[in-house]
Amino acid sequence: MAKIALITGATSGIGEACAHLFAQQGYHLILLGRRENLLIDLADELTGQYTIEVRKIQADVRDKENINYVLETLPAQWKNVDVLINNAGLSQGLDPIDKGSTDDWDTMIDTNVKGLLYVTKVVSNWMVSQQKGHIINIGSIAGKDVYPNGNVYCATKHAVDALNKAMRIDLLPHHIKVTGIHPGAVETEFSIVRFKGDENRAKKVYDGFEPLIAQDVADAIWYAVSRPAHVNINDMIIMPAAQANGFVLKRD
Ligand code: NDP
Ligand code: 8X3
Repeated sequence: MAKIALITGATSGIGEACAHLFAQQGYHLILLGRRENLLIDLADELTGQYTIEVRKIQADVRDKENINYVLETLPAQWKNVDVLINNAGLSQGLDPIDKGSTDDWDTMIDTNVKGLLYVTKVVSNWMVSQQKGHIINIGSIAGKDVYPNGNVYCATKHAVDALNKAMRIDLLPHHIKVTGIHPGAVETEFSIVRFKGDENRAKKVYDGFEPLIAQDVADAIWYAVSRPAHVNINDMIIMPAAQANGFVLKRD
């Protein structure tokens, strides 16, 4: 059987770009996300274009019991996951700490940190049984720097950075590679989600400079995954050329 990649947050942006790239490379795919119609469209497109098999998992990474159920009830051959891309994530709001919404904070912590852990718990067990695998954790420049009003989102991505390092230690004896990918500004649905559907506000985030596109990040992930067996890429920070760090941008 061909190699298998499990991608969380495959319905949009970076996850969707990874689905295309890994399909092109002949991987069978397990695609996870909440929007079922997008999962169906993507799976149909990929199986129409490439000789691969695709499993769709319509699920919310925050739902611990259900994540456990939908993953553990996969047919045995689909549990031989070679690559897990922990990509599902989001930001909600951009407010100073005293004005932030506690509901938004819960959503970000539950998705970006706890959701990533729930998926990792199940899949890392499979990888330990196989004594092989590669986990890609999508962090952010927000996990390396903090920027004004980024507070809780930045905290969740710092947590991802810590977990990335911790996973690498814990899984080292089992020949499992762990890579952190930390992009700067990527134009996806990210800002539309952050600003709760306000497309005008979201567009302004990318005004006056050329942001990364999802494909740029997928390419970096593929670089890490396609290294020889003896090489691990621990960490990659990928920025638009016009962005120096989490809060310094050169706009025209
Ligand atoms: P998008 O909003 O385009 O994609 C986010 C994906 O995550 C969607 O497929 C969404 O699917 C999925 N998702 C969100 N919440 C859940 C959930 N509870 N359960 C399952 N899936 C979920 O944004 P990006 O592609 O930009 O974001 C991907 C990752 O990259 C995130 O972790 C983000 O923090 C990170 N990142 C983004 C940057 C950027 O500037 N865009 C920069 C650095 C990091 P659905 O809604 O169907 O569930
Ligand atoms: C998303 C990029 O700069 O908005 O992680 O934090 S940023």
